[in-house]
Amino acid sequence: MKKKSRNKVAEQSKLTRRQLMTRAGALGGLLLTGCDTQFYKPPVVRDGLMGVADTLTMASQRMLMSNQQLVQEHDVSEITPNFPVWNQSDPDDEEYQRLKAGNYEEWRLPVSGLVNNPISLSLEELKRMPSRTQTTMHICEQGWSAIAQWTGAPLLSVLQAAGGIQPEAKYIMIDAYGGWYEGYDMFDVVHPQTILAYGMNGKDLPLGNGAPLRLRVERHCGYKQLKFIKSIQVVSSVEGFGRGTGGLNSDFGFHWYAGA
Ligand SMILES: Nc1nc2c(c(=O)[nH]1)N[C@H]1C(S)=C(S)[C@@H](COP(=O)(O)O)O[C@H]1N2
Ligand SMILES: [Mo]
Repeated sequence: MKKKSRNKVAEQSKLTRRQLMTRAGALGGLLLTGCDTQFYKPPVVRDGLMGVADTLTMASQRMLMSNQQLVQEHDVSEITPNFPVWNQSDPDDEEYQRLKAGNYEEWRLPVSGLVNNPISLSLEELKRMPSRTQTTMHICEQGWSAIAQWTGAPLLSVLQAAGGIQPEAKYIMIDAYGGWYEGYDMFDVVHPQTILAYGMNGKDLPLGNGAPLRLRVERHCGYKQLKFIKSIQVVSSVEGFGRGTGGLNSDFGFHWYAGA
């Protein structure tokens, strides 16, 4: 190849790259570094932002995860003494009370729906998975906030343990003992700070804060931080859950997307 035409090719590919980056930015920001040799397809194609689940291949995970903002993580010295126990503090549910009496040894987390290999995990199994610890601020829509340190298994790892999700998957629905349930999209599922927390401030998650397992989905406000988790389902539609808006709180007029 002659020098001139090489330059031309370089010039053209630069332009293309810049155009791609502009386009990617407009579509919610794929972070492309200088080392990228290939561009991932922008996530917004068919069904809007919620339809991009794909299977959780390495490529689609990277795409969904790239450029997602992390919330601020605090120093442990900033932990709030006496973190509130808000709303439900001990679900009045026969099965829950039985599991609690048995120190949650018989508690299991079924992961089902549009996964390749449905599983049911014990607390011990969850604790043996790679964990993440983060000290973050919880902001309740009812006017209080507090900082705590949470330890848990990334939700993404749990779905991977279930063999990954199927192409039609768009949301996950989580049921809780005591009647609460909430839905989340795949951007929240793959977010690095989205964890199923069994630990709080270095101890087992206390009863009132959702024992034995609660969600931390840090970009959302309080009511999305589901406590007393019972089961996880991967679904293509939120129809058929409650009033069909994708969560108990949105069924009652709160925003489904409670994040920043
Ligand atoms: N299952 C369940 N999850 C829940 C709630 C609840 O009552 N039941 N309350 C929500 C609200 S509004 C807030 S602010 C937080 C409170 O968490 P805390 O009790 O650990 O402070 O949990 C959220 N998740
Ligand atoms: Mo809340």
